[in-house]
Amino acid sequence: MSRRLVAAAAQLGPIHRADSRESVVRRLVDLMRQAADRGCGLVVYPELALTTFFPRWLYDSQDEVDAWFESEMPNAATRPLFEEAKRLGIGFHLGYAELCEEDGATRRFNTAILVGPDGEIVGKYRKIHLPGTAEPVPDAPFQHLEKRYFEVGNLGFPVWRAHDAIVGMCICNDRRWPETFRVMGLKGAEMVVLGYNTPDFNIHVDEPKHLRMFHNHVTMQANAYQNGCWVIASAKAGHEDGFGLIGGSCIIAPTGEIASVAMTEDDELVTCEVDFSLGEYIRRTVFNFEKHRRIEHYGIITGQTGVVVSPENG
Ligand code: CDT
Repeated sequence: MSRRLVAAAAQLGPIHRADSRESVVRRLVDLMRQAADRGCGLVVYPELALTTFFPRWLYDSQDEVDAWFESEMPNAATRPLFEEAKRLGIGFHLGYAELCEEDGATRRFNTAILVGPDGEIVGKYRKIHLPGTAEPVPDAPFQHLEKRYFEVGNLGFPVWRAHDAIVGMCICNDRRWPETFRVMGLKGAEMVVLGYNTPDFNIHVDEPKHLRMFHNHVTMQANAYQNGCWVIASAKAGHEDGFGLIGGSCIIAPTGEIASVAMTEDDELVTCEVDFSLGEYIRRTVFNFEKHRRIEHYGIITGQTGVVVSPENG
C-alpha cells in the first residue's frame, strides 16, 4: 500500500521590521486553516518565519540583536499556532532564531523544528551552512550577517520518523550543498523540508537577477533526484521594508521535477499529494547507494574544505 501525505509549503510574503510576532502568527494560523481545507497533514513555514530577515542589518547593541530571538518554544506569541495544529491534527515545520543556555554559555542558532499533529515538537535542526559575513560589507545596500549573529549548528543532519516516512530538515543555504542531502539520504530520508530567505540581489557580486531563482530551484531539484526524496521548500518572499526576497516556494518530486510552485510573492499555500513510493525506484536503481557508491574515492570530501591544486594538476 502506498504511503501518501498532502503536504504544503506555506510561503510568507514580507514581514516588516515593525510587524509583531502576534501578527505573523495570525498569518501562520490562517495558512494552516487553508491547509486543513485542502486536506494537508504537514505545513512547512519558512526560515526565521516569525520576524523580518533581521541579519540584513547591523545593530548597536546585543539587546537589539536578542530581541529577534526566541528563548523558549512554544512561547506566548507562538502558542496559538501549536494549539491550532493540535486542534486540526496537522504537523508543521517552523524556522526561528533560537537563544538558549547550553554548556554554560548563551548560544544563538538559526533553528527549525518539526512539530507533530499532536502539537508536540518531534525534532530540532540548527542551520549548519551559514552564509554571508561576520563583518559588514562596505557600501552594500544591505547586509547578510548570519555569520555574526548565529553559531554553526551543532546537531548534525538528523532524520525523524514522522508522517509514516523518514523526514529530514535543513535551512536555506544548506539546500545548495550536495553534502546536506547526501548525509540525510544515507539515513534514508524520503522527504526533506526547509525554509529560506533569499535576497533577490547578490551583494557580493554583480549577478543577473534571474539566476537567483534558477539556482534556488536547480540545486533542490538535483538534490531531490540524486537522493530519491521529496523536497518541500518554503520562501519568505517580496519586499521587506524595501529589501527584496525571492519567492518560488515549491514541492519537488524525487524525480527532480517541480510538482507545485508558488505564483506570488505573498502569503500563499503550495500543496501537493506526496507519494513516498515514487522515490523508491530511484533509490533502488540509479541511486542505489549500497550498490554504486565508491567511498574509497570520497575521503577528500570530509578531509578538506577548500580547493587544493597539486603541482601535477596545475
Ligand atoms: N538565508 C540564507 O541562507 N540565504 C542565502 C543567501 C546567500 S547570499 C549571502 C541563500 O543561500 O539563499
